[in-house]
Amino acid sequence: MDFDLKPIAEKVRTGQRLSAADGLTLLRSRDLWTIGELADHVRQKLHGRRAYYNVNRHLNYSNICALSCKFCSFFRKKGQDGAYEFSIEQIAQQARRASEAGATEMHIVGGLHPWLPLSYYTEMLRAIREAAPTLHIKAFTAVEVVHLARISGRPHRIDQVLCELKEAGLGSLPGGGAEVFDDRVHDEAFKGKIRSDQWLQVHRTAHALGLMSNATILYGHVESLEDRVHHLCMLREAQDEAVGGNHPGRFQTVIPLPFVPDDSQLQHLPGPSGLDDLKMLAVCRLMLDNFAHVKAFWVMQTLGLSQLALQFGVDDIDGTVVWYDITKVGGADTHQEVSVADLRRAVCEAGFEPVERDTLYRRVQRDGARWRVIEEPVAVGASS
Ligand code: V47
Repeated sequence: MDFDLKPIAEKVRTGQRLSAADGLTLLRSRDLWTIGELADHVRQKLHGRRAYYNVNRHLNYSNICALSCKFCSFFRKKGQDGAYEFSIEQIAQQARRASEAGATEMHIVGGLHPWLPLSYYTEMLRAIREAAPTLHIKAFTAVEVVHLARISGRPHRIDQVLCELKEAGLGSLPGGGAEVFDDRVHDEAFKGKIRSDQWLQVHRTAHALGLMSNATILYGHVESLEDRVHHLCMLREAQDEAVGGNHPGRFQTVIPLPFVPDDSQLQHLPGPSGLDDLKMLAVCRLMLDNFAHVKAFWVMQTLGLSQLALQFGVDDIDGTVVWYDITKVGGADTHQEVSVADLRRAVCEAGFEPVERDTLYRRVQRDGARWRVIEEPVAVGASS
C-alpha cells in the first residue's frame, strides 16, 4: 500500500471528510487498488451491491452553437455541412416513440443556437409533455439556461427563465457544461462559455426552485490535477449549501466525463487512459461525500470499463441512451444504444445487482413498456 494513503484510508474508514490535499494525494498516487478499495467501501455503505441504470433517450436538438470550444467536436456553424436543428414535431415524435418503448426519461441538450427564441424551448417541453406525459424531461445544461436568459432579454433573471421552463415541463437539470472550474483552463479550452460562478448560480437557483440537478467534470485535457481537486471541492461546497437549504433541490449525481479528443481542436492530446478513468471515478466517490451517486457514462467510458468502475465507487451506469451526438468513441455514429438486457448483464457479470431507477433515483418496477415507481431514493446528507 502507498504509505501516503494511510491517513486517508483512516479518514475514509471513520467517515471523515477528505481535504483538498487528500484529493491531490489520491490523484497523484499510483496505488489504484487501494484507492478503488476505499471508494468501494464508501459505495457499499451507501448502496450495497446495487448498481443503477435507467431506460432513457438522449436527444440533441441542434448542434448549431455560437461558441467554438476547443474540446468540442459536436458544434457546427449555421449553414455549415452537417449543421442541424430538430423541429418541435420531430422532437415530440421522438418523445412519443421513446415513451412507447418504455423510456422513463428524455435527456435533452444542444448547442447555444444563436437564433432560436425562448418559445422554441418552452414549446419543445410542452410538446413532449403532451406526447409523452410520463417521461421525465431532464434538459438544458446551465450554459444553455444562461443563453436562454440572455436571448429572452433577461440575463440576470435565471430564476424567471427556470420557472418558465419548469412550468412548461422541465423536470430536472443535467450536469453538463461544467467542464473544469478554473479560469486558466476556461480561457484555454472553452473561452466564451460561462465561468464557474454562473454555472453554480444556475444550479443553486434550480435547487431553490425544488429542481434536482447533476454535476460533471470534464477531465484529461489541459487541466492540472490541482484543477480537478478544486472543481470537486467547489461542487462539494455547493452541495453543502443545497443540503442545508430549505428546499428539496440538490445535486443527485456526479458524472466525471473523460475528454474524447477525436475531431476536436485538441485532438493532438491523448485523452485520459483507462487507469485515469478508474482513479478519477474513485476519487469523485471519496471526495464528494455529500453526493448520493457517481455515474460512469458508458457512452464515453465504454460499457466494459463501466463494469469495472462499479468496483471503483461507481453505482450508476446511465441508460439505454439510443441516440447521442456529442461524443463518438471509437468511430461510433449517432446511434449509440445498449439494450436493457445488456445493461443488466454487464452489472450482473461484475457481481452487482441491477436496479432500474427513474431520473430521481426511485426504484422502478417494469412490465414491458409499462413501469411504476416502487421505492424512494437513498438520502445522503452532508458529513462533518
Ligand atoms: O456538456 C463535450 C461534455 C457534456 C466532449 O446529467 C465532452 O446525467 C468529453 O453532461 N469529450 C454532455 N466530454 C454530457 C453530459 C452528461 C452525460 C450523461 C449524463 C449526464 C447527466 C450528463 O459532454 C457537455 C460537455 O461537458 N463534452 N465534448 C468531449 N470531446
